[in-house]
Amino acid sequence: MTTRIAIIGAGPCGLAQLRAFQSAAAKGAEIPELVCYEKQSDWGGMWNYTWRTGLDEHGEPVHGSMYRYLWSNGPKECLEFADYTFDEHFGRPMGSYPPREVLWDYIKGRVEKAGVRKYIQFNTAVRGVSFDETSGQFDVTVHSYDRDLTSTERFDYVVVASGHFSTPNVPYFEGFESFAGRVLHAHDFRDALEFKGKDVLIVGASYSAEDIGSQCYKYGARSITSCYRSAPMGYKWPENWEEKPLLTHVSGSTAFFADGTSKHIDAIVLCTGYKHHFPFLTEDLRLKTDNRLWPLNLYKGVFWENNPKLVYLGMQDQWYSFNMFDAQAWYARDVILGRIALPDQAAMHAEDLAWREEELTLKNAQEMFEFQGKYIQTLIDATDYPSFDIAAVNQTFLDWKHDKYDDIMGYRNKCHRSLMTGTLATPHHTSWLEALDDSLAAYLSDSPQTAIKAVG
Ligand code: FAD
Ligand code: NA7
Repeated sequence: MTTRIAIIGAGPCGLAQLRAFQSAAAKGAEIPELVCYEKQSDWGGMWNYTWRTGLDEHGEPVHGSMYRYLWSNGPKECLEFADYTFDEHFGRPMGSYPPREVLWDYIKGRVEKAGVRKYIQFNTAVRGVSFDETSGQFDVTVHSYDRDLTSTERFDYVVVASGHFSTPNVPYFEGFESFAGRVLHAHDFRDALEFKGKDVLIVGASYSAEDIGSQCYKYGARSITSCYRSAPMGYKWPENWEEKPLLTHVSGSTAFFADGTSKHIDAIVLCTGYKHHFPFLTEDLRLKTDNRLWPLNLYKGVFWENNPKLVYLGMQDQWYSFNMFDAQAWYARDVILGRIALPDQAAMHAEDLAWREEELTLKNAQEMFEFQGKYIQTLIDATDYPSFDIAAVNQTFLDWKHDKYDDIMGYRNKCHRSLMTGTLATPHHTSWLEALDDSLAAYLSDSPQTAIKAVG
């Protein structure tokens, strides 16, 4: 009987898994039957922007957390696919921090070339996954929105590629119920222009806080106040951006902070992170973790140790992203194809614990991305995923960190060199702070004038 694999989600991770199998098939391997279920109507996961918030057109929680005007928050050179470069896709050099639509185009280019769309059932949400001990197979229950039909099929392997930045972590602060303005989580933030002329409070001190605050600054908020629980972000903020210790409570339109200060606020954006959330998995299969570099119980960061026929992709906090997902997908593919043997459960868990122990010793950003780079290296050494220079990627991450501390509103104007092709990025025609139009057409045009024409 043919081996069957269900892949849940057609975001960068699910697409990496499809591409991994297609690449083996292109080299002559016999591959299993692949069925990828995607609840949205198109591929690209988070990069497939939606204006919707709350519930989607089917009454399900909206997956997308990306917002208008989002540009890559790290150098594109650090996420480049080793088997499909920016040069191959765009045929010309460009800036190092492209906007979302440009990266979405790049993600799509690889899988269009690979011809894997035929494996995906769009508008189909996975509702349930359980393991049947007798047959040694999974029952996967899906809901097709197009046919309004729920059905169950059997699979030998399940790959969970449903992402973990969609279910918001929403803390409560005293006074929220009577706050005079809007309180929203980053997941529901879409258009910074909504906050033009307003005093915005950002709760949190990580990527979303930094970038949503920066969007609000760029699009004309009157002031930004960000507040932290553990440590300040510590960048050199513009004049109208103040960083404070954590919010204690709000009263009317006044926010009070742990240092005893208070401030007038019009709107509050909770940039307080996301929860790993897998409502479709039975308890015995469900990964439970906070957002960190080494979630436990996943051998090689991928295989559910209690049942390694269940594969999780991209569940780690991410310095590396697209090429890490590829490294994981290629490794999972080779285990499924019988090219790599898994050790017994005790050995898997011992290795898992050793990675966690090392993770607990990491003291700063550099040690963290080096740790993740080392992990990726162990994966790509074992497969035919094109090898690339991890040390050089780490150096680019380091340069990026320095650029941010030098100029948080200007780091996206810097250019980095591709670690895959050696091509040096070229400066974008408009500095990030001035570039208000983030469309693909405007970005790829040669000059601001053509950009204006391009967007009509
Ligand atoms: P996702 O992209 O989230 O895709 C998961 C897919 O699974 C979705 O298409 C979803 O519809 C589908 N799905 C979920 N549940 C089901 C179900 N039950 N049934 C069927 N389908 C389902 N990374 C970077 O490298 N650079 C950045 O600049 C960057 N910026 C980011 C900004 C924001 C605001 C966020 C939230 C994330 C950002 N990321 C960035 C990280 C981003 O999450 C990854 O780049 C990447 O999208 C993760 O891929 P994924 O496939 O794991 O998950
Ligand atoms: P992260 O990176 O998980 O960060 C979450 C932030 O929220 C972090 O600063 C937390 O503080 C803070 N947090 C969490 N709970 C609270 C409460 N209760 N009170 C105050 N602060 C809190 O999530 P992001 O959304 O920034 O980034 C996720 C992805 O989206 C990432 O890949 C980006 O590229 C975009 P802590 O430091 O733990 O004290």
